[in-house]
Amino acid sequence: MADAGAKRAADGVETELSQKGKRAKADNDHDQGEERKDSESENILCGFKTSNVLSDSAREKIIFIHGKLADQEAVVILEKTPIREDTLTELFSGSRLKLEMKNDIYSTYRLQAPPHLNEIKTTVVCPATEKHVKRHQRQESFLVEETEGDYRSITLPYIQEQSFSVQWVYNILEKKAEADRIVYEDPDPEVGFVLLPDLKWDQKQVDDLYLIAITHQRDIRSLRDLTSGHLPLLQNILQKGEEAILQRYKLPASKLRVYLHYQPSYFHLHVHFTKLGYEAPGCGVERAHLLADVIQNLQSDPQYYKTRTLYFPLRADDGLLSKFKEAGRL
Ligand code: M7G
Repeated sequence: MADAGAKRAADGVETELSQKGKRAKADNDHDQGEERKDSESENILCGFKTSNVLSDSAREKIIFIHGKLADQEAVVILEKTPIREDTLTELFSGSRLKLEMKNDIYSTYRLQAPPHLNEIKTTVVCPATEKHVKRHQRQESFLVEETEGDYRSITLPYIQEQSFSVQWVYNILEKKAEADRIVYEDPDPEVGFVLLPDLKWDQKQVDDLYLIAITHQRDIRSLRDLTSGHLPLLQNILQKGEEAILQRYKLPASKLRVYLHYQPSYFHLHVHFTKLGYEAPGCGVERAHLLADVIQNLQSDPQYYKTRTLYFPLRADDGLLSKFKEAGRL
C-alpha cells in the first residue's frame, strides 16, 4: 500500500502544481455535480453490515471492510481524500476550530471542515468474490521466480481458471460504463486503446494522478504474451497517452511513471500512468515494468517476455503460490 506521506509529498514545482491542481479541480467540477446527485438519491451503504476489517492504516487514512450489502458479500474501501491547496482559503474561513491544548507557542485543534471539504473516497465491490476479500487482507508476500516453463505449466493453467472477471474492462471498451470519464481514445482495433482515470484516483488533484490505458485488442493477457509484433501498439500507447495527459493535465512525460504490472490482477493488457513521486500501490520494482523498458527489450529480442524468467510477489493465501509450492518451485 502506498505511503500516504510520500504520496502527497510536493515535488517542488509550486506554480506548476497549483495550476494543475486547479485544472484537475476544474475537470472535476462537472463530475462532482453528478456524483452529488447520485449520492443524494441513493445511499446504498446505509444497509451495509460490517463483518470484519480486512486491513487499515492510520497513516494512510484508509480502511478495507468486509461485510454484507443486501445479503451479498461486499468489500468497502474508505479513504480520506488529500487536502487541496485551492480549498485552503475556504477551509480556514469556513471551519469550526476546537482547541485541544495550548502550551507556550504550541497549540493543537480539532478543525471541523464544511462537509464538502471533508469527503471520504468510497469504493464498493459488490457482489465480492472470496478472491476480492482475500486481496485486501493484510498478508505476507513471497517473491516467485517464474521461468518460461513455469509460466506454461503452472501459471497459465491457473490464470485461465482463476483470474478475476474482466467484464468491467469490456464495459469500458464498449462504452457501457465510465464513457463520460474517457480522457482519450484511439479506436483502432490493432493499436488503439482507451485512456481513463483509474478507479483509485478521485481526480481532485494531480499529485496522485492515476490513469490506465486499456487496449482494444482483447487477446493479450499480460507482459508474457507480448512480442515485437506488439511494438506498434505499445509505442502508440506511450506516445498518445503521454500527449493526452500533457494536454489535459499539463503534466509532461518527464513527470510520469508509465508501466505494466507483472503479474496484473486483471488479464487484459493495460498500462498504468501515474505521477512520478506518487507512490502508487504496486509501483515497486518487484511488480512494475516501465513501458519504455518493455519496448526496448522487445526491440532487442522479439521473444524477450516469452522466454525470460520473471519475478513477482504473491500473497501467502494466493492459490498460485500453492501451485508453485506443489511444483517444488518455492
Ligand atoms: P492490475 O495491474 O491488473 O492490478 O491493474 P492491480 O489492481 O493489482 O493494480 C488494474 C487497474 O485497474 C488497477 O489500478 C485498478 O485500480 C483499476 N481498476 C479496477 N477496476 C475494477 C476498475 C474499474 O472498474 N474502473 C477503472 N477505471 N479502473 C479500475
